[in-house]
Amino acid sequence: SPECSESSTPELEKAGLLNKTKIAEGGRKLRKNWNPSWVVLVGNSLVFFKDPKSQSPASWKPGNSRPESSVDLRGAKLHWANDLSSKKNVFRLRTVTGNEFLLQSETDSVIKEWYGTIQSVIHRLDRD
Ligand code: I3S
Repeated sequence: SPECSESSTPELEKAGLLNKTKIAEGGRKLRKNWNPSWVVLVGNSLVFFKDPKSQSPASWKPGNSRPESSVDLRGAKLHWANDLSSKKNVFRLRTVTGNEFLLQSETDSVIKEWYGTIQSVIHRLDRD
């Protein structure tokens, strides 16, 4: 039931490494700064962690991996955005609060899966 799913632990949908840059904060344009990011889709949120490869072994201990930031997908918009970058396989995610991110992978299948999974979560939340 909806009551049940709301009170249970959020479901881990997907996790993996993508290239990420934030391009707007509250509707205000930001300068691009691409970095690898460990991206986790859990419940209604997309959560960003530092690239695990750039972390010390200590940072792997449970509880030590503090997210860099997280995005509420309710009301968010997702669009392919190859016009916004010279890189291939880029999509743009815009939140209701006007934060915008570009996410990218060199691997076509990887970025397509992320696009589809995030879009399905956004659509599910639209129906709630
Ligand atoms: O859309 P832009 O401004 O051409 O994006 C590029 C620049 O942000 C560049 O940084 P600087 O102008 O600060 O040197 C980045 O290094 C590039 O990666 C950005 O372009 P791409 O096409 O990679 O998204």
